[in-house]
Amino acid sequence: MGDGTAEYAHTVCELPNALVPEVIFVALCGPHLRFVVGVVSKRCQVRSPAVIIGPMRTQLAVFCGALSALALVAIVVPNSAPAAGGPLCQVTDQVNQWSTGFTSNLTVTNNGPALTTWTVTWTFGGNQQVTSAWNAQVTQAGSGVTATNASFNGVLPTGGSVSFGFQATYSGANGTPADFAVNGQPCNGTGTPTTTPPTTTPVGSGCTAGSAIFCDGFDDQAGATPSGRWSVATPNCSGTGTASIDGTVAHTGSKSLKIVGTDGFCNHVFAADPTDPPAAAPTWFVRFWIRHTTALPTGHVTFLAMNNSAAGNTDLRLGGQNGALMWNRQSDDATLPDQSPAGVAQSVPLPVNTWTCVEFSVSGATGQIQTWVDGTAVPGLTEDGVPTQNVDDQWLAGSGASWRPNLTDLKLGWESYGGGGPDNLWFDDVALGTSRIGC
Ligand SMILES: [Ca+2]
Repeated sequence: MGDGTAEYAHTVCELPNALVPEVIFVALCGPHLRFVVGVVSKRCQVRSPAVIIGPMRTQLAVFCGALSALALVAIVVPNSAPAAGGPLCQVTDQVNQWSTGFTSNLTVTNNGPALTTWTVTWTFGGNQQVTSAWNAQVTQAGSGVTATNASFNGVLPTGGSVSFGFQATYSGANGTPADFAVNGQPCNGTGTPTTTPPTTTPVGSGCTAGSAIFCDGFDDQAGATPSGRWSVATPNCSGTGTASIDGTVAHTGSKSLKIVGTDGFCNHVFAADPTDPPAAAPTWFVRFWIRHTTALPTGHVTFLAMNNSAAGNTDLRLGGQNGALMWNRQSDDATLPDQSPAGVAQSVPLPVNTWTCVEFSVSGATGQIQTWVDGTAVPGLTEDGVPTQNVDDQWLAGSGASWRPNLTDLKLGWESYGGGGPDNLWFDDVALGTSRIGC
């Protein structure tokens, strides 16, 4: 562009003074193949046509129109200073709160240079305390909170968005933080809660770790093989069952534990946590969400097992038989409830193709068991120390009266004892505690 004057009529917008360039384009303009230098900003507005900059000139303009005749080469400007007149990031905050806690799903949009890692910070205005998080590592010091990307979502291009979330407790007011920042650059445009806060704990909440030893939503799992506290276990023999992290089905967040279970004992498979359960002794409270595809069969199946070191390292099993949920004690094959029709009728099926919240407690001090499905106690899955016909009379008979388990692991998976059948199962938001955790 020899004389450096405008010669082509493209749709161009001037760079508003307040904006900082994000991407510089060096373009070859056809048909005369002349250089054009431009700057693109997400926030520019078309103001005037036909501003063309000569080669190598330092004046900047923003191309917003169709540049079909141009061959573009993008040069990302590193670490632009924060714009004086516009945010480099926007954070929206979708809050679901109840009387003592809330979940917050944050969506961060990057209006600045492309990022390969990100850190979002904010300050709570009250006594909010983060208890768990998904799709980010979240730490809190006083009222200040820092969320850093997970291993799989650090890349955030210009114009891109990423979402993560957390659960927290609070009392009093629960205002939306006003000082969201990304990598130290302040954001604005912070949204307000888009859902009406319910007055009771919502069905469908994720990890409630207030009193939990752990609450695991599997969202920080980087690979397909369960890792961290979980490892794939096939005690004694192995076959066709598989345990993997699934990114297509989740109760909350984006991932869950998937079990492909088939019939036959040696096809069993579990994701096992062998380290945390002793911390809950003597009374274990477990809460998990489960989803599966095949109704509980007539035959005996297990989807959760815990090693009992007080009974020769045999398993205490939760699963089903005769179409309903059932506890089974491997050491003597006792069942809870009795598998009489009247006993089975006091248990409940496990719904298919929907997430179901299952909670239970097992006491090593008294041997008693309580079980809740979607928050409702199930009489047939209750051992209260007093023999009840069709329910826990068999369980408490003989040496069963002095049964005092010591549970040393937690295994989620599938074990079918020949004739039980196959099933596909997902587990999510698994919590272990010393008191009831809730759904
Ligand atoms: Ca999850």
